[in-house]
Amino acid sequence: MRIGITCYPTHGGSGVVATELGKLLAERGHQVHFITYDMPFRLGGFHHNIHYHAVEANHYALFRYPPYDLSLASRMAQVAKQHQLDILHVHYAVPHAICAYLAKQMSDQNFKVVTTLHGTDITILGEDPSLKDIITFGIQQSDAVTAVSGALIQQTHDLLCAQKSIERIYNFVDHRMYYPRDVTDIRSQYAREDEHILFHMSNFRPVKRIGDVIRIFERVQQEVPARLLLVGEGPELPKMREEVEKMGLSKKVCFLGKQDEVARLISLADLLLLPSEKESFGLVALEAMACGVPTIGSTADGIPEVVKNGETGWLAEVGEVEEMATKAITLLTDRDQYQAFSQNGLARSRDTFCGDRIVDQYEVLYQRVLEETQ
Ligand code: GMT
Repeated sequence: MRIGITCYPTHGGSGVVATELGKLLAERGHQVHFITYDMPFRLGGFHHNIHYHAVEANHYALFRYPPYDLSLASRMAQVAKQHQLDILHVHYAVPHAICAYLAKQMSDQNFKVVTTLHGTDITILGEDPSLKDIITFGIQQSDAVTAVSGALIQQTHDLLCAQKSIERIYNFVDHRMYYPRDVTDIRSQYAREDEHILFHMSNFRPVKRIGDVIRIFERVQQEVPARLLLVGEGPELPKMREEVEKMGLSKKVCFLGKQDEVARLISLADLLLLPSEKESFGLVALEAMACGVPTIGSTADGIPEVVKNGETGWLAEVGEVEEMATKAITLLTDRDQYQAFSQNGLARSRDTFCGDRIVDQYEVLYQRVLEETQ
């Protein structure tokens, strides 16, 4: 198949999933065309069967806001025509599903639009009165819609369009990249031998509740020697740095900023902390599982579909910092429970979320939409 993919090329999980999907599709012999405003950060280097088409937004002085959406739609239509796309698969509804619809209207190439919903495109932007109707329209006009968890399907039906059929296709990891790595050579840079490493990675937005991450850590390190590593950047970062300083934890907390190579860093961790308020999937929890690292997190949205409570981690209601800290301490001090959770996570990541299995599901979906209209 000739497949176009549009996503945010930045460090977010939706961009990661879209890029890794494109790479696996290309390995299977499909021609994959990325149509994005920047090279997706996981795409670096040459990949057989992958093509990149940059979207340039016009910055003409009259525009207060460059019309990126129009440039994207126009580029999608050009690529569809030049490369005779069969499928245009857009990740994150805003504005991609609407741009894909426009591109289809402009084009005489009869490609099918597949939209994958990732989370805040529904749970935050879908509640914005200035966007709600157009997001609904984009979803309704797509030839097929998928969501990364059952929870997100329910939220989309509740908030936007009760009728549209939405298929659940979970996110995945490539186990060639995510596995328990030997990190003894770098571990001493981050912690003493007797210290446990707690880990958090996100885009530092309020929904991630990084204040809870720090409070959980504060409680844990009172009971067991520990360090906290935080990866990522975002609006909450300056406030969180201040908080760590105020709590007198600066020597035990390390802000690592944005990182491209996270598979090794995750392997450093003993526990992942994910106490989010909204989290349609929680890709980092899956990446951690694949590296044998259990999660302590909240029961928000799709997290319980990824982390099996009491099997691959412990979950508590959003904001229950004390409970999360207690569970973290138990897990860190009960060697047998820790080993069992770590092994369960490895098995679950391979059985339920392995790349090959998920890419099969996308291929079947593409095939189905192509056949439906012929
Ligand atoms: O909306 C965001 O916070 C970013 C977004 C993204 O583009 O990565 O994250 C969402 O999509 C990820 C990939 O499917 C999921 O793992 C995240 O759980 C989801 N974020 C939220 O629902 C908050």
